[in-house]
Amino acid sequence: MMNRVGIFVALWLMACAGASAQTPKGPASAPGKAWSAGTRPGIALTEGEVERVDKEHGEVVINHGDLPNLGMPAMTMGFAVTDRRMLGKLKPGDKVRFNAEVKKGEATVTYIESAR
Ligand SMILES: [Cu+2]
Repeated sequence: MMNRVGIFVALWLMACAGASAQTPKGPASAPGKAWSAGTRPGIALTEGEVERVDKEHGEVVINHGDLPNLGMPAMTMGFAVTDRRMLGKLKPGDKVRFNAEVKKGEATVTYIESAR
């Protein structure tokens, strides 16, 4: 039973990897163009909208959808970031897709990309 589930997950991850390989990679910060920052995880990304960017404290507030890997329902909350340079790309109202993990006890954005 466990083996069957394991194989299913492996196939699903391969499908995801194939889909992401087709994502065009444009210049990182060209205005109006897609961009991404951080390390893309091997799991589905979560949709969100940026509410606030706090460069001084290295925090971004995101109105986010379900984050299954954190066991979190949709809500608006602040996240730390793995790299503060991510914040330079973000502004309130931006639609994004991202991944978050708990690092040093804090919900932290490890990957984020524009959803336009
Ligand atoms: Cu949350």
